[in-house]
Amino acid sequence: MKNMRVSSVIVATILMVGCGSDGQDSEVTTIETVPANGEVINIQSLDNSFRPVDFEIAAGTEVMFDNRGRNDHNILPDTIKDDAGLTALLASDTSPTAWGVASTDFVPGDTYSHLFNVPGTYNYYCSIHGAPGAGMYGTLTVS
Ligand SMILES: [Cu+2]
Repeated sequence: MKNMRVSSVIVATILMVGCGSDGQDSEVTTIETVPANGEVINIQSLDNSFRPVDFEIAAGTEVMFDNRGRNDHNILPDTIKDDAGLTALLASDTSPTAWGVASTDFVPGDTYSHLFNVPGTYNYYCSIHGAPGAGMYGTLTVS
């Protein structure tokens, strides 16, 4: 008898919590992604340029960067200043639009690939041999 009573108190508490919801969900930012399309394109990182510099791809394409040079390079979105900035970005932002590789992970012979599944323009550069839009830089147009 005593146990029954405890149970009904718990049920009542759960119902009250349920009714307490005002039905307003907190806003969640969602990024629309496209499924992988199975295509892989290659961009070479040479000393000291990306080839090709400009590439237009369909959303869902995987881009493989290949360090064919004799030097370390990095691949940074234009908004990022250096390897440390990229490391901080990738640690805090797990969305598919956060991308790039630090020079420690892109030494000669290394590859880095990323699935570009959100349409947009992705400007990038190597901070060791370039600056945004100058020297060792490139643009990916994803549509
Ligand atoms: Cu470089």
